[in-house]
Amino acid sequence: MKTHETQHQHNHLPDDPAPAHSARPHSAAEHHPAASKGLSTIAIHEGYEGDPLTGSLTPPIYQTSTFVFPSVEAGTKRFAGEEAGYIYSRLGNPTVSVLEQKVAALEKAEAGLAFASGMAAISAVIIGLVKTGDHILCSRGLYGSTYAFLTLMQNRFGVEFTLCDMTDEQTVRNSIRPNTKVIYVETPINPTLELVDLRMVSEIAKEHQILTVVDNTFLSPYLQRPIEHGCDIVIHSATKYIGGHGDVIAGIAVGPQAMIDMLRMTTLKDIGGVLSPFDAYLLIRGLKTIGVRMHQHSKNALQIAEYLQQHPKVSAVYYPGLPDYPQHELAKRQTDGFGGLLSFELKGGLEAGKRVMNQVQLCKLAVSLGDVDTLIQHPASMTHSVVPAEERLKMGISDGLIRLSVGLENVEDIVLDLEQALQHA
Ligand code: LCS
Repeated sequence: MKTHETQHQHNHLPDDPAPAHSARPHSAAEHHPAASKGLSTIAIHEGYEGDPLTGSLTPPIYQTSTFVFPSVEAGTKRFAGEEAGYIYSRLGNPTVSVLEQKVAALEKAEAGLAFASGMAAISAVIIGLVKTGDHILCSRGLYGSTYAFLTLMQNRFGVEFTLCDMTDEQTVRNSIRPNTKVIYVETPINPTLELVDLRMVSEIAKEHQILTVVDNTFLSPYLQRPIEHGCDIVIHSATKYIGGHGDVIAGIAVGPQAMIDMLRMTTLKDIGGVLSPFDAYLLIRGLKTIGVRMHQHSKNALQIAEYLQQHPKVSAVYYPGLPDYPQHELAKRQTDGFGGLLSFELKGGLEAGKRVMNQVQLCKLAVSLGDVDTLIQHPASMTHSVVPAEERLKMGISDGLIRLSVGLENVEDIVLDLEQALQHA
């Protein structure tokens, strides 16, 4: 275990929101030992160098709430930030640290912070960065609960947010207000698959001293690394491709050491949405295969997108990997692959869609995404039902839109299942 790397996580007074070492230079990620390794190697090895006591190949699950101090003096020093060592699992835990180091290294970030869910990560990051009177500029399309959380922040705490068509640079520039503190982006956007040019947005943000926060859930760090495009903080619902197997709810945020330290000692510590060591272990295990999984998700999804595109009952397919997708060139430039998510519409609209979703057998009618199992769902009545209908249409979520998270089954079997279900469209 890299105890020296975990030391910074808890060497501050619990009530000190700005750790003293927070001035560490942002360029440290470039000198990260993992920087020169391949992403699969990082996913498998980063953050854990073996256990010298037992030789355990995989990181132990440190299922403990607290850590015993060798003396009063040592405990006092840990609280004061003068000595390395864990204190209490809400502030840091060795198994959770392994996960945080892996995802940070994959994203080319300096540091990572794990949470009990994607929404715990999103809410903690946003609360940590803004105050009453600030404005958040968002991509025109947000996961339903993110939209609901921002609405709550606006109505209850006076933090404004607006959605913006980020496919157009001038619209982004015009949408910035004097009180804009954060640009918050999903790309590809859930569930429309619209892309945002991260380089363009982060450059505008820098001109205005605004932080860019990106929800990178849809592609995973294996296929897209927003920090390489100038963004500041990256968030994942680790429930999805990071875990990959549909058996855990988790979130993670990565970014500059100083910001991650601040978030750890404020909105993680004091709101308390921490990840359990066992769930961290499941994510560490899932991450080891992220490379092969993302390759196969992308390969299967492209085949399904091509199949749907030629189907007589399908009116539109949204998948950035299709050569005629309007933002295909941006997808090729910004990502290392197109991922496993696609959306489509049927000529028969919502009613036809309901019949298809009720007929699938191999594909499972369920929300969530990024699992080895293929999942199908209806955004307007499920994941995005909390977004008001008018706003949903502005996001491009028609009532007939169906989202498919293409899994890792044999692609011929997924096609066969869709084929029989589409007969009912
Ligand atoms: N960000 C995105 C892009 C998501 O798709 C989700 C969950 C979250 C954040 C929240 O993560 P959680 O707290 O669930 O770990 N998306 C879901 C979806 O599309 N279907 O079910 C959940």
